[in-house]
Order: sequence, then C-alpha cells, then structure tokens
Amino acid sequence: MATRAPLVGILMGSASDKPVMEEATKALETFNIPSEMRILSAHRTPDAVHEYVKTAPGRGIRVLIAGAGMSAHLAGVVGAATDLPVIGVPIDSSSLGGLDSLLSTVQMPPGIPVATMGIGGPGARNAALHAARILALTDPKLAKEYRRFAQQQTEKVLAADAALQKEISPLPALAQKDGSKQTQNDSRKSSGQKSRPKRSRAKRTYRKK
Ligand code: C2R
Repeated sequence: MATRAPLVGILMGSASDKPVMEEATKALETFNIPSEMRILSAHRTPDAVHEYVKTAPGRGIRVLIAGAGMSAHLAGVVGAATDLPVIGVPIDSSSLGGLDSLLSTVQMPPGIPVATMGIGGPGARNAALHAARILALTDPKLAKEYRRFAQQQTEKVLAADAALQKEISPLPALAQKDGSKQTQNDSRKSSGQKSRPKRSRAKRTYRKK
C-alpha cells in the first residue's frame, strides 16, 4: 500500500522533547492521519526552520504542531513564517516546570496566532486532537471517526461512574421493599447492635476492593 503524504508536520526544538511529542504522533495514528516529525530549533537552526515551514504547504502539510521547552520561541517563529494553522505545545524541560514555555508560547503578539495547548504529554495529545478537528472540517470521513472517538470517550466515563455508583450504593439486602433506602445504622438498630457514629458522605474514603 502506498504511504500517504503527511498532512501534519510535528516540530520540536530538541531531541530531548521527543518522548512528549510522540504523544501527538500516537494520537494522529489512531485517526490514520499521516504526519512527519522534525527536530528543528528557532534558536539553534533558524534557517532550517524557515526552509521547512516555507516548503511545508507545497508538500501537502495542512497543520503544524510545534513543541518546545524553556524560552519556547519555536511555535511563534513558525507562526510568523506561515499562514497554516500552528498549534504550540509547551514542554516541561526546565526548572520552572514548563510555565516558562507555556507563557512564551501562548503570549503571542496580536497578528500571529498560535493555538497553545497545555504543558507536556497531555498538551501534545490535545495538539493532535485539535489538528484532527481542523482536518475534519474538510474530510467527512475523518469527522465521523472523530465523532466516534468522542462518543467512546463519553461512554467510558459514564461506565466508570455507573461502576462507582454500584460500588458505593447500600447493599441490596439492606434496601427496603418500599424502595426507601435503609442505612447500615438503621439495620444495626433493628438488630439491637450499637450504631456507628455518622460520617459525612463527602469525607468517606473510597477504597478499592
Ligand atoms: P536541550 O535538551 O537540547 O538542551 O534543549 C527545547 O525544546 C528543549 O525543551 C532544552 C530545551 O530547549 C528548547 N528549545 C527551544 C527552541 N529550541 C530548543 N525552546 C526554540 O527554538 O524555541
């Protein structure tokens, strides 16, 4: 099968950013969106960044994702050199935990937009999902796949909640026939046992069985 030309270009400022930016590649793969990855730095390889960005549309790239840590100028520089949508991923590679990269990526001057995601792996994953949404605007098949993904995500959370409710609800044997709930203390009282002191539901700790 012929490999499809990449639609998304993923750039990162250093090889040390790779584990984070691979989260974006993985997420794109789940939607069968072809992408390419490059290590290019606005600080260390400015000419190569420019060359890459300028040739990207001609090679079929529709969205660019740029991840960088510390004083992260990569996404902004990429955004300044292209009209393609640019998604920035701040990376937590410094002693400031990524707050430096978040601010330097998100605080773009008006006129050069960079859609900035959260810090680190979750941000890289969201960058891929955002790219998928942009591409889905002109690709009905991808739009359908995205909807299916969103639906599955919703169902997973609802199933987890249903399981939790089942786990913390009173034992069926303690439920009264008329449908009103009998507490463990009610059942203790009726059997002559000493009742336990009341604890608020909110404070009750949840232990896995
Ligand atoms: P090294 O690990 O190579 O020393 O890089 C990289 O993204 C990385 O997180 C440390 C950090 O420097 C960042 N870097 C930038 C840029 N180029 C590299 N912020 C840039 O162009 O903005």
